[in-house]
Amino acid sequence: MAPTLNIGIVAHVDAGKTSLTERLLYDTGAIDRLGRVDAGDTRTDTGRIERERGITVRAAVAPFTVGDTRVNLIDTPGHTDFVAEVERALTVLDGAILVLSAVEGVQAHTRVLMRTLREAGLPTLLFVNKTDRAGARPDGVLADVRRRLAPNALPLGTVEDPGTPDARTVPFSLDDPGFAARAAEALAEQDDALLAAVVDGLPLPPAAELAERLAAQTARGLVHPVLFGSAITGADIDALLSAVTGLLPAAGPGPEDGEPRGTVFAVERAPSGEKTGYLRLFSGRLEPRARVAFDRADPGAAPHKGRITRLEVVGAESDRGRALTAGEIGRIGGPPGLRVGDRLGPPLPGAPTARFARPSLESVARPVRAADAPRLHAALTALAEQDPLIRVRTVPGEGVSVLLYGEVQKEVVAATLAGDFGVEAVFEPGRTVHTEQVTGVGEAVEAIGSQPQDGFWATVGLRVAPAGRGEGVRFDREVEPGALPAALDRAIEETVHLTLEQGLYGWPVADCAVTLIRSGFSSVFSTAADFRSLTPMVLMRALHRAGTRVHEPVHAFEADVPAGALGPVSAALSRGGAHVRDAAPAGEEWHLTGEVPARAVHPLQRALPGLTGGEGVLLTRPATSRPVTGTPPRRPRTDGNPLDRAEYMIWLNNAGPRKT
Ligand SMILES: Nc1nc2c(ncn2[C@@H]2O[C@H](COP(=O)(O)OP(=O)(O)OP(=O)(O)O)[C@@H](O)[C@H]2O)c(=O)[nH]1
Ligand SMILES: [Mg+2]
Repeated sequence: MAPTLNIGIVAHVDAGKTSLTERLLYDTGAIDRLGRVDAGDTRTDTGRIERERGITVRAAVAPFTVGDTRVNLIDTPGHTDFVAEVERALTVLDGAILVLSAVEGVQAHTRVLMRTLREAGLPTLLFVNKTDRAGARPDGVLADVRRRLAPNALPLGTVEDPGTPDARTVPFSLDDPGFAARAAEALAEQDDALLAAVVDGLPLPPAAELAERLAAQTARGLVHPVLFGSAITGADIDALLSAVTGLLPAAGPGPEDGEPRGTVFAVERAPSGEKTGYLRLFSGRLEPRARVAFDRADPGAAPHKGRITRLEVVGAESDRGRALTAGEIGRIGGPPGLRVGDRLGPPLPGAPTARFARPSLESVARPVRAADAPRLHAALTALAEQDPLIRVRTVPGEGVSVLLYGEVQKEVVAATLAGDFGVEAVFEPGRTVHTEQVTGVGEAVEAIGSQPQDGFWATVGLRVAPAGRGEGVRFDREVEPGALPAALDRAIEETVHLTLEQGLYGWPVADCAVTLIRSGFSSVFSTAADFRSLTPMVLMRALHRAGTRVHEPVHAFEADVPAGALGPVSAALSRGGAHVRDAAPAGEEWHLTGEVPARAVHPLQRALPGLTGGEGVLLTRPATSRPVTGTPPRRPRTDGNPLDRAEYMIWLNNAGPRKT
């Protein structure tokens, strides 16, 4: 079978990812009409909002073939509000094309993406697009790339007539001694034999061998070839295609034996509600009509089972009824609970995992027409159901609140509600989502027979203790394995995770070690519902004894500012509550690192251009949290109040615990 390459196209907003995807599809004959973003008729921007606004919101897969290589391109969104969509696409890629604009050059978001690609160890080509546009400055952008993005960038050509419709790249050849020397120098850093040759001025290996070493280091993400071109005029797309097939490592055909392992990285929902998932298979085979069990991305959640009823191999749609093999992407349907992040089989060792940064904004959605409240609730629940990055909470007396990354995502959710579900909604200004950290150790037990009249057929004893930062909620058992039937044991574990989404102050408990210290059941009367109902009361009592402290989210930041702007920028950082750890001169700039509260990130981003004459860059990423000073903010609970038995029992009788 032909080797398959799964390649992501990533970049800052408007760099030309979708236009480039369209161009690659057209030039390789996968489509016979070239669509345009500005006309709203490209192959990968298919959502109504995407077509109307010309921005990409969801990752989309587009297959084509070059020579005997099948390529699955994944076009991703560029707006920072959708960076989580990019992160999860990264988990299924063999390589990436990081696109820059020859006019705008290296943007702050380009650097964030480059760092993420490097951490994921993904082979990455750099493509400097828009060489045709007025103001294109490929040489300046290349210098910028070396200085601020990737010192080990190796240009494979030089652009003539930049900034005109005739802009064309003259490719370099490894047969040319000048380019061979530059390539050897770029590769020498990771290659001792080459380093010796370069330093001592010895003869370099022949062109073919240099080309092999270039491909090998590109495949390991150690060096980044740079190409230039234009998605709009189509200039130099052939060189990009040769680099894709010649320098990026193809995935397959991978190991076909053993159980299938794969990840669902996108889910589409038809107006009928039917779901289609995109599954990248890493190893094994997936037969049409196979029975499968998917593991959820959420900790503690039960696997969901189902039968595959639809299976199309992306790029081989005409080959109906064939199995999906390792390295390929399949479009699957059948299991009703299909969600992004679902996993088939255990993860491959060393496979990149998405570290979904939690959204740190929460905003209450209100229906424009009061009568629409139930439909709004149903629509938001449906959205959250297919996408784990959208989280909703029903707050009694307040409405439904949604966790969000930013304002553009808010607009997109509102437009999706109106367009796909026919519900008009407005969002209130967002508030920062806090977390709670456990400060001590607490235990609580409730046993069958020792309870009041309203007792449950369940014995549950839990201990709550602090856990290491970033460990999340851990669940362990001190009771003998097998002491409880598996269904009851799982009911406790799932309920522990659900309950800790709201700690003593109503915020999620970030890190916590929960231990089951006692358990018991009646083989005649006990049901999972008894355990689901009782566990929150025991757990919250233990948590109350342990105590928690409210933390606010903090981002790690890196800032590059011109020397002249150091004073005003430092002052703005400290007003925002930032803590500068290190400040060091780097050329004409200063490089600052430290932490900044999440709430201060957007105001600082807005102020920076004014403070630095447009030269400053502020990179941030969610990193940690720190205790709030003063009165901790509270968030209303949604699950009754398990600390108040009477109130909780009333809630239980009316609404009941959420079932998973
Ligand atoms: N002149 C010129 N314009 C380009 C080129 N590539 C893209 N554009 C234009 O740049 C704008 C953005 O292009 P898109 O392809 O939507 O960019 P994108 O990176 O997919 O944008 P997002 O998905 O929203 O992040 C459109 O108006 C394109 O016509 C190019 O090579 N030359
Ligand atoms: Mg796009």
